[in-house]
Amino acid sequence: MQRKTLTQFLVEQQRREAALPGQLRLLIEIVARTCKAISISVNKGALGGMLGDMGAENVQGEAQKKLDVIANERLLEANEWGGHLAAMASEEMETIHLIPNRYPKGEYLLMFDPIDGSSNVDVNLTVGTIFSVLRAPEDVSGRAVTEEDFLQSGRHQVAAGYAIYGPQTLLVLSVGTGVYEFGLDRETGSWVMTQERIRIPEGNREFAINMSNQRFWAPAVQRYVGECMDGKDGPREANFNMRWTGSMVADIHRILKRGGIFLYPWDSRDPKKPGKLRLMYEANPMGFIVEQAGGKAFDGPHRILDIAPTGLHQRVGVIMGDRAEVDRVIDYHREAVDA
Ligand code: AHM
Ligand code: MG
Repeated sequence: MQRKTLTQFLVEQQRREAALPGQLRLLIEIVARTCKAISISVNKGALGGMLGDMGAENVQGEAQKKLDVIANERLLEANEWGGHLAAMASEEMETIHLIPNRYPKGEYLLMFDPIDGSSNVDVNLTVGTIFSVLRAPEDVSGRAVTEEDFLQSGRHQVAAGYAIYGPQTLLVLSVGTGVYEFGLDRETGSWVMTQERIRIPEGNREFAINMSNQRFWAPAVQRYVGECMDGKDGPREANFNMRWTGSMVADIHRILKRGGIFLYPWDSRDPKKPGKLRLMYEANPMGFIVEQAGGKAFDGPHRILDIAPTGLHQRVGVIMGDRAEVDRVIDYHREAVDA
């Protein structure tokens, strides 16, 4: 394949397919550039003083890692001045971040999980950055942006993507015209396209779930995973493989490339938390990517991108990947309700 940079791709999208607005193109370029800087910090590890905890908790009550804070700051600073954003929100901040008055404001709302899978950082395993872009409501130019402006369902996303900091640093992106992957060429400093129009390979017998939560799952998920575990002798008449990296970005990336299904389903551990993963920073952007790659993303009975959000930090059950496998889990949920 001829080497095509992210900038070339975005210019093409701007001119042709998606008629990508200039502000959105700038936004994506800035997020992508910031992910390069985050990648460098992730790579430095202990040598750059990047490992360990901050000694504080985020709004979710989770211990913040130094890299969570560094990556969050980088994304905020980089996106403040360009005139493309109305406001930002992050998994690491309690409330929304307004654009300072000294800068012009733009049309878009940016949400991110600065370091996804951050418990992997200290043990040198894969982490990522997830982002989601919505259009701000039209009347926002004449007033202050509020949290409610962000509470749009995921089908309204105009772009979403993630950077994955693994053996290679990659950027996976969709502006609603399929899913594209770019590799970071460290010699030239450019994002170079490595795969276009990614489709999730169908029929891979591989599931990703944290088995240690099994006793808390709903009957439909118990049934689905139980049948996978029964292998060739069970109703699926096939042996399944299991993978769990502790980083959603890494697990979903594997599914985009190799197929299979990812589940962090609703569980009964804590009635206040209907799941672990966050709708706005994780489930919606990853659901957008998975659907754009031909897969499906449900919370159990409902399509994730149709959920009307009620809070910035809302959590949901997540079941996404190979559409036939997700359909099966949806059917099991419906059958469990009918029974
Ligand atoms: P984080 O954004 O605080 O890192 O949490 C999200 C991560 C996901 O990347 C991953 O799928 C999940 O948490 C792993 O959770 P667990 O440790 O319960 O298996
Ligand atoms: Mg996360």
